[in-house]
Order: sequence, then structure tokens, then C-alpha cells
Amino acid sequence: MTRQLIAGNWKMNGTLAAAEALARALLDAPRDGIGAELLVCPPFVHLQAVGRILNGSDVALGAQDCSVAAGGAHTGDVAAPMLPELGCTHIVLGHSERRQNHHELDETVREKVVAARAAGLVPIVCVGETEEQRAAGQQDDVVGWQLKGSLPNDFADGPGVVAYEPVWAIGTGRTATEDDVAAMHGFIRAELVRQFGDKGASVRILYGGSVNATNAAALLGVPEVGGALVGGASLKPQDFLSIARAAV
Ligand code: G2H
Repeated sequence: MTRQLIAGNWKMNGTLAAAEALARALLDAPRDGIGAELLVCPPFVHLQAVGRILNGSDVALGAQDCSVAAGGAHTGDVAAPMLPELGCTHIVLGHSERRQNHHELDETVREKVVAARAAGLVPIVCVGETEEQRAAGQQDDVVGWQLKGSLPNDFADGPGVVAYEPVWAIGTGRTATEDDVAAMHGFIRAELVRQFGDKGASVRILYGGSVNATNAAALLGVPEVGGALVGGASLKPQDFLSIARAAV
């Protein structure tokens, strides 16, 4: 069985000194009882410093976004090929905060997945419904369309991850119930198999949304949960490692 992946999304938090301290704290803490794969995704401007600290360790490095373009006249953007030389192996794409704040469409996310793959990065593609959509019973339709639109046809041919993050559970302290997670992860698995055939069965599906040291064991124990994408709790090294200890 594949080890679960515990990924910390540091979002737009902290100073450079705080990012370096967090990375060092993760490396210095005891690792007993942790079998999960570990990944942290700092802000762009902290990637190089954190990458130097994590270099050679068992904690992988990821970015939180990239441009659809491989380089050129794109002021303010960061190209995917720039990221591996900083130590990045993974990249979070299509997070709901980018879909909302930067009006990213499924098509844009798909182009970014292609760009990230071409640069050798493992894409972690986020999907999830809003509170209004869930209240209207539209979560399957919404997430189904996001999967169809955001994942290129060859997505399951290489390493790739899907993260289910219900928008109403992000940073709110509200977590999806185990039944909610089981239903949505089961739905996503079925969609991946429908979209990609047998290869869709091995795409890892993370859960994200207010995961913390208290609820991690229950959420990570739900069938078809291949790990967690952790925001707020990933900024506290002990909490992040407690979540990792709850993984299988
Ligand atoms: C969801 C998650 C990490 P948080 O965005 O991607 O953040 O754990 O703070 O809800």
C-alpha cells in the first residue's frame, strides 16, 4: 500500500526567518512513528531558503502555483521550470483561493498542470465545492466538472495527485464529516477511473480543509484518503508532525 502524503500548504504566511525556523523545526523534531511522505509548500520567495535547509532530508519541497508559460514576458509570474532548481518536486495547482481570488478557470488549471509536468513537477490539483453549491446538492456535479476540466488526458500516465478541499471547510475550523469525505472521495475515485481507466485507480486523493492534530486520525482513516493537504496546522511543526503520525 502506498504511504499517505502529508502536505503542508504554508500559503502566504510568515517572514523568511519564520519559514527557515519552521523548516529547521521539522527536521530537528523526533520522527518516531511517522511513515507518511512529508511535503511543505512555502511562499515563492521562501522556496530557495527552505529548499537549502530541506536539501537531502525526507521532507520534500513544493510550490503553490506557477504560470502557464514556460518563460518570457509575464511580469510578476513564476515559470514551472524555475522551480526544480530551487529543490521543488511538487506543486499545488487550482487551489480554491486561486480559483476565487485570481479567477482561475479549470482550463487555466489544466494548462498549469501541463506546464508543471513538463518541468518534472508532481501536480497536486485541488477541487472542491462552495457552501452554496453543497447546500444545493451540487457537490458531485461541481467536482466532476472540475476534474474533467482541470486534468489533462494524460494525467494518470504520470505521478499526479488530486486534493479534495471543500471550500466551506478551508480555514474555517469546520471539517467535513467522515461520511462527507467518504462519499466525495468515493465519487472522485469513480470519476478518475471513468476518465482514465485502470490508471485512475492509483491517483492519490488528498483531503484538505481544517485538518488538525485532533481530527487527522479519523479523516486519514477514511477509505480513498491518500493523505492530507494541511494549511493552518502546517505552520506549527508539532501539529504538522502529529498529523503525519496519524497517517498510515
Ligand atoms: C485548505 C487547507 C490547505 P486549512 O486550503 O490547503 O487549509 O487547513 O487552513 O483549511
